[in-house]
Amino acid sequence: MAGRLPGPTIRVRVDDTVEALPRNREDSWMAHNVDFLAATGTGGGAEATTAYPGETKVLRFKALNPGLFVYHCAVSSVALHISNGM
Ligand SMILES: [Cu+2]
Repeated sequence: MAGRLPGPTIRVRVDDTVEALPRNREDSWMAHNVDFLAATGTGGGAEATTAYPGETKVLRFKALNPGLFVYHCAVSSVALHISNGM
């Protein structure tokens, strides 16, 4: 996803298993993560995907609900991260 603003549209179908591998670049200044509003659970996977500079995390979830959902970085300050395209 690096280098794209906004990030790509991810199209899945109900009952698909989504696997995300967010990677935080080594030259990053801070941790980043992904809050998939489509994922049920605390923070939509934000805690599980919190990656410090140089780390890559893995999150798998099953798409249970039809709809249109956004995803964004949920590291504090969330507004700062979202306004910078995350
Ligand atoms: Cu971020």
